[in-house]
Amino acid sequence: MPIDILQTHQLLATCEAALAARYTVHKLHQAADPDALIASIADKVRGIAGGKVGPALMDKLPKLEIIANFGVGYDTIDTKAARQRNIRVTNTPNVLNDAVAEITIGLMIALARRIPQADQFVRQGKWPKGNFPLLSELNGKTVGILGLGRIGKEIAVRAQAMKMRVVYYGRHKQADEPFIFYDDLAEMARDADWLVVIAPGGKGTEKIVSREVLTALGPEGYLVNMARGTLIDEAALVEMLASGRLGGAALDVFEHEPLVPEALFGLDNVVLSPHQGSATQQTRNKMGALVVQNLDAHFAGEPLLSAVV
Ligand code: 8YV
Repeated sequence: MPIDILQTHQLLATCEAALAARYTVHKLHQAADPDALIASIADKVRGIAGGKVGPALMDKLPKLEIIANFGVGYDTIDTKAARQRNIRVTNTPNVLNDAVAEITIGLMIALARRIPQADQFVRQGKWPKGNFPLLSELNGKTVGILGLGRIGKEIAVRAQAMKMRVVYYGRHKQADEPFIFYDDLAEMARDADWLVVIAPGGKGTEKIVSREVLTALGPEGYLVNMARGTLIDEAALVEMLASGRLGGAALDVFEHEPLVPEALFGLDNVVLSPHQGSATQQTRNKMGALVVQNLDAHFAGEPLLSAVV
């Protein structure tokens, strides 16, 4: 008898096909009546593929053994509640490091050189009437990385390839890293030209990029958020970008995405991206494969590939 699993949101076609070949998959996001679906399968679901799992859902599924999150960030899963209920949790680390690091540098260059705005300038026929303004470069600048983890390190080496000086802030100094460590985020923001945010979301980092940090980054400073919208005081960010008290921002994630503060739409010092960090076919395929491999390992009684709980 195939094992029953619950899928909480749409996954890649390759991942869904692999799951369907191995498991009896119940799709919560497609259910006309999600509560009725859960009630009808509650006594047999042993795994979840996807995220957004809190204690209420866990309690409705007494046979739940594992949640395989699609994504390296698992802030939509209550890991404490999972641990208390003896439910394993896995994520999809490493396979997305390169993709996220690449687009981070891409967005930095896009912001420094206003690439989206320049494209619009040409398309709107403005060029014959005058030249596009002169802008700035990455080389010679200091980038402060908030969260020098697996992805942060890939961003750091690419920033060095751009001839930038790399410093970082995190919970701990990492003895093996050559970059200067700050134990005060505002101080790092004051000393840096760029602040790249790539730390996990969740309670521990909520609004860590506060008004004070943004003020320290200042009118010449640039913010890049590749992590979660929750890490930034978004209201302060919007206000400071509009008033010029912050130089600019490249934002891939937002507090209430896919809703983005409309005040950002008219600002020239902003580059916006719809949570694209890992969004390539190649990387999403690998993430999907890791979801399936973790479930398979668990149900075969083998060690999990990437457990967080
Ligand atoms: C995905 C991400 O966009 O891995 C993460 O934490 O934010 C992204 O790779 C997301 O998880 C897919 O739904």
